[in-house]
Amino acid sequence: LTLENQIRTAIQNNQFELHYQPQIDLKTGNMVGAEALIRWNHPHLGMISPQDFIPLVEEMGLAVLMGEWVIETACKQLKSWLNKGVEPFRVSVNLSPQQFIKQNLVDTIERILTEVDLEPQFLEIEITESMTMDVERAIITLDKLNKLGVKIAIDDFGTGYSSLNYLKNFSIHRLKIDRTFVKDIMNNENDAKIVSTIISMAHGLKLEVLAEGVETQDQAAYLSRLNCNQAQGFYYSKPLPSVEIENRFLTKG
Ligand code: G
Ligand code: G
Ligand code: NA
Ligand code: MN
Repeated sequence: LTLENQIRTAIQNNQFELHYQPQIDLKTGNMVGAEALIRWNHPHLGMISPQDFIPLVEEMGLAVLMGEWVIETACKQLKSWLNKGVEPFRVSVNLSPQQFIKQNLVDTIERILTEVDLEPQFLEIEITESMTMDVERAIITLDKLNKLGVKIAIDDFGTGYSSLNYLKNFSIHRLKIDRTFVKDIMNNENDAKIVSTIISMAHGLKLEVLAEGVETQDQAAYLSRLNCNQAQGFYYSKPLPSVEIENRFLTKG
């Protein structure tokens, strides 16, 4: 079997699965979101990390196919959780560049939301700064997504090559501060300054901020003092299979 066929087979045979990493509100401690992260449960090779197969998926032009599976699966999972009467939270999915530039992205998302019967504000799309290089086009797509009612987050914020110019033109809701800035906030003054400045700037622009890669209670407390809205990282939980999310994080509302 060629790798391309293996990936097609994997989609058909449910070899892909989504793990979910909780996103915690720093003021209340509640889980307010969960980022869906894909895993490939390969019949012979075991669990394969997305870093090892997403580049191949993109090269083979299968990112749109896989991406649709991700959005649909994440929406269905959230819908089933919400149906159990848990405290509502949103689900975030990562988009590939190929998905973001595809003409019918917004229609696809709208169709999935309708099929699953999920309200749009429960879905968040994560894009990276590098996907917004074609500014004109990104503005149009993000405006459409915004009108549809889904939330939009800029992932790995601070690591891209984009200018800050787009922040005033783009319909976005949240900046996710990349974990490389968060890692040393307790002992590196420059990192602490960068993080506090991103938070102030985001709030000035009426955006929410989420800190990625939070690994210690000190970091969480410090970010909370800076009025960072949410945090995500190993301090709270690594990405978990849906059953474990249910057991550890979901309480009846
Ligand atoms: O744990 P982690 O190994 O889950 O993720 C590694 C990288 O793979 C991250 O950069 C993450 O954004 C990316 N990734 C994880 N799941 C998906 C997905 O469903 N789609 C896309 N495009 N990227 C993903
Ligand atoms: O690019 P993206 O932000 O989507 O990447 C998510 C990746 O970050 C996943 O591989 C996930 O396993 C990893 N990750 C999540 N939380 C932490 C953390 O607290 N520390 C570190 N080092 N990695 C994390
Ligand atoms: Na992400
Ligand atoms: Mn990230």
